[in-house]
Amino acid sequence: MPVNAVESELELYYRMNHSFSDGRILNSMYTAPHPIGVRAHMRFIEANMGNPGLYPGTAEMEKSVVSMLKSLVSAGDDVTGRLTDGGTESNITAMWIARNLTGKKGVVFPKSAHFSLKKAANILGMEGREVPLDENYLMDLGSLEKAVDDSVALVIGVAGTTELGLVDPIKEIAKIIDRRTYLHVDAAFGGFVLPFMRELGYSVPDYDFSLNAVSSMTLDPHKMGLSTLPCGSHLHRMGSEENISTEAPYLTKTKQAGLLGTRASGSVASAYAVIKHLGREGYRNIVKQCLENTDYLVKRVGEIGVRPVVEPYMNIVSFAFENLDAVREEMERFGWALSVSRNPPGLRIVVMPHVTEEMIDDFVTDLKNVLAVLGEAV
Ligand code: 0PR
Repeated sequence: MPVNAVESELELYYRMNHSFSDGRILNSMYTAPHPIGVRAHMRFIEANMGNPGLYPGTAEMEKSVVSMLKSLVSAGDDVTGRLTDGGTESNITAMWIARNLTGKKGVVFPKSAHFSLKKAANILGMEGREVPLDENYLMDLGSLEKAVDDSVALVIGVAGTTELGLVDPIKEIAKIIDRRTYLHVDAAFGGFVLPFMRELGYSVPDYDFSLNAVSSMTLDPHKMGLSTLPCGSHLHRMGSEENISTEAPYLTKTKQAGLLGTRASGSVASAYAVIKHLGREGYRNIVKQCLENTDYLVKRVGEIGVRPVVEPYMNIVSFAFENLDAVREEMERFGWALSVSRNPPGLRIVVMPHVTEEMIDDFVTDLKNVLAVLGEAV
């Protein structure tokens, strides 16, 4: 087919997609990547960090990004890490290292944890133990105590839960574990929010490597870091990665650590460019805007009598409705991209940097109409 015919087809497919510029995406933990990151990604698109010897420039950028990420989570010289293709790969890697180091199969995580942990347990032949939540939707400490025994390799807490954006009591979890197991913190989303909330004066509980018991963290530049996809990271102090390394005799390096072979690398340059450009001040301003918009959303939705299922802590909020599925369905007919939280049930909105006050106003107008049509009590 000639180029223009193929490109016309592409255009048709493109229009089938949602895009951040539609002003309708309210359910994504990803956002329009920063333009400097998009340019960096395109410039470095050929690199393959599965074979880093060919791409020493990208490999150096990766090291530099890792050290910038470390500075976000109070990591010292004992912490090492790598960029990954996202939170799923990082969580798998944490569990993989812990399983191989300890020879144990148990892994304990809260009911609020992302489904990637169950996936990882399945792949690794580990036994996932789900801990119930307390009345504040955080990992219940009494139940944790009962779940941890000699067969457990790793306990996982979440700093920025997928459904509600809440932070598990990592310090208290550490106290209960009392060094009997490794401790991983999934800050895939919160990792680029919490440090800046702290700088903005919010009270943020300890959740990172400042706690000696924290052995490993997931923190994703492709979520609130505004990098292009795919870009996650896994940082840890569980020793060398020898136990997750495989001989790779015909590559430029003779061993390859980690899960993937060929891996996306344009996004390494993207993360580098965006982090360098925005710096702490840039991210702080973005987080401030997202938190202000979250407050605005809660206030506007409150005006029509709808309340969050729990007071939002960061820029994720879930609203309670009697007839949740019908509300979501009707709103989707207006073009809104929404998701639901299941625990507790609610209409879940992630107030990412592309979500503006104007979008929120449009959303509230449509919501009001939908509720009137459904006769939902407000
Ligand atoms: N850990 C947490 C706390 C997460 O929220 C997520 C993803 C992951 C790990 C896994 O990360 P990756 O998806 O990078 O592997 N949470 C989002 C979710 O499941 C992912 C997402 C993003 C989904 C954008 C939809 C979407 O449009 O909701």
